[in-house]
Amino acid sequence: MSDPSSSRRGAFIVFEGLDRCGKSTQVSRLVERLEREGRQARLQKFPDRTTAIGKMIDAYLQSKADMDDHAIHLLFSANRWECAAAIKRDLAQGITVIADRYAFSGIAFSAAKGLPFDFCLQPDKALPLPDLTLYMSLPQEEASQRSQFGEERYETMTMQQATREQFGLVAQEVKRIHGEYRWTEVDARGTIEEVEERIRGLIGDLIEGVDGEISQLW
Ligand code: T5A
Ligand code: NA
Repeated sequence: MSDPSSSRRGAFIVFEGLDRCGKSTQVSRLVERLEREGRQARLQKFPDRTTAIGKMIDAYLQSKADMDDHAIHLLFSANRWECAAAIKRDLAQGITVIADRYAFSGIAFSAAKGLPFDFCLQPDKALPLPDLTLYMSLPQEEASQRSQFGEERYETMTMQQATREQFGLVAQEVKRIHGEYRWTEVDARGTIEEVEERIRGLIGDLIEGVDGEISQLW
C-alpha cells in the first residue's frame, strides 16, 4: 500500500497583522520547527525586496522614492505575481509554504490610504488562495509597548489604526467568499512562546499536507 499522504500537496499558510505584531518572529520559528521535524517547508516574505520590483517597493517604503498610490499598489501585487509560479510549484511538490504577509496586507494598507476597496482587490484576483490565514491581533496599547516604530512609511499611529479597520473588512470578504475556516484570528499578546503554542494548535494537521488542487483568490 502506498502512503496516502505522499499524494498530498503542501499547505499554503499566510501570516498577517499590523506592524510589530510579531509575524516575522513567529513565521521563522514555525519554519524552523517544521525543518527540525524533518518536513519540507519554505518561508516566503512579502514584499520580497530582492527582485527588481521588490527594490522599487523597498525604496518607496524607506521614503527614498515617491509613487502614486495606485502605482505602488500594483507593484506590491506584481511582486506577488512574480512569486506565484514558484509557490504553486513548491506546494505541488509537497512543500509547506509559509508566507509573511500576502494580498491581504496589500488591500488593507492601500485601502487605509483611501484607495477604493474594490480597486484594491482586483490585481490579486486569481493568485494562489491560502489554505489558512492567521491574523495576529494585538491591541494598540500592547503594540506601542513593544519596540518603537521604525522609520518606514506606514509606521504611524494613524496609518496603523486605519489599517486595523481595513483588515476587519478584508477578513469579512475572505470568510464570505472562501469560507470561515480560511481566516483565523490569533491572540498575539503574551510571550513569544505562548503565541507560538497558540499558532501550533491552530495549524494542527495542515502541516501533514492538503488534498486537492490549490484554489484561486477571489
Ligand atoms: N505592505 C506590505 C503593503 O503596503 N502592501 C503589501 O502588499 C505588503 C505585502 C513592510 C510594509 O509594507 C506594507 C506593510 C508594511 O508596512 P514588512 O516588510 O512585512 O512590510 O514589515 P516589517 O517591518 O518587516 O515587519 P513588521 O514591522 O510588520 O514586524 P513583525 O513581523 O510583525 O514583527 P516582528 O516579529 O519583527 O517583531 C517586532 C518586535 O517585537 C518583538 C520582536 O523581537 C521585535 O523586536 N516581539 C515581541 N515582543 C514581546 N512579545 C512578543 N510575543 C513578541 N514577538 C515579537
Ligand atoms: Na514594519
